[in-house]
Amino acid sequence: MSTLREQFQKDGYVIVDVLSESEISDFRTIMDNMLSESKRSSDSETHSAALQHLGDEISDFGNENRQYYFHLLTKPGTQPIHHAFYHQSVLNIVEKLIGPRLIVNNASILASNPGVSYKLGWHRDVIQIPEDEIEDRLFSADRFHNSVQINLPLVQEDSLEIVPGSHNRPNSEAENQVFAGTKHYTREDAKMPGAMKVSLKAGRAVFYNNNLIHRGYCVDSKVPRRTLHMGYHSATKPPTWHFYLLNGDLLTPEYLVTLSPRMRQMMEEYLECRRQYPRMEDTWKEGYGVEA
Ligand SMILES: O=C(O)CCC(=O)C(=O)O
Repeated sequence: MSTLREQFQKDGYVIVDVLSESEISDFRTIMDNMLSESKRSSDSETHSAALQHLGDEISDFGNENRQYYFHLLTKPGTQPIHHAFYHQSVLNIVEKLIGPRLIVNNASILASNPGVSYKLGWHRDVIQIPEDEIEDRLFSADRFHNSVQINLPLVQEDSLEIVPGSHNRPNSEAENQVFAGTKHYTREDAKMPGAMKVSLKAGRAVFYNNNLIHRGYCVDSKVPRRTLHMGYHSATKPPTWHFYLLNGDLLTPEYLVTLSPRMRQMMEEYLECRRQYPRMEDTWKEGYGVEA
């Protein structure tokens, strides 16, 4: 029987039940209170989701016929749900996967109303890296990828698709054909060999290495999407480019005093790490993080 960490290293993901029924219900109530559920768009446009990670305003939710991506740690008014990002069961699992002294670097909600279609091209999470600097050595079993990304739905979902095991190796010839010359996103609706749908019931989370080839894809969803989406790294090792997704400039002293003591401490640890590693563009260079 392999350990969770061995499974994570081999397949690039593990699926674990983390929330009780009452926690699912409590988080769902908090999230629904933050989002104005009654707003339904008459918009019939198709919207690209490729730059969704740049984030949306909560007050815009439902204006357009699309999925929304909210960054929570840098937005006033989101404090009622911040405890989701230091949920002990989640942190315990992430520690088993990558080690102690966790730093949160993404704490978001993926949300859409029923009827919405959401289509992202296949990708590894390397959008911050210029295409000509994305080298195969980044996707190798010898390189420790100091990042875990998590989808934790509060409503059953089938939106994430992955290619198991692809985090630890470069693209195969067949995958390269689907990427058709790009190292960022494939075209939407592209068929990827070896792909698997990650079906999650509410409260069950997928913990994944976001170097995996993956996409978000859901056509005419029958249910709302209400998913906590988060990322961590271990401060025992240098961070990856994912660490810079959180906009540290918004963590002003005036904002930090509005946070709970625990969240403020987590944000101070984030800022300390940012002082230690100020340059995202170093993180994919050859030799980065190798002890002298
Ligand atoms: O919607 C999803 O679950 C996928 C999100 C995703 O692809 C990403 O965050 O890079």
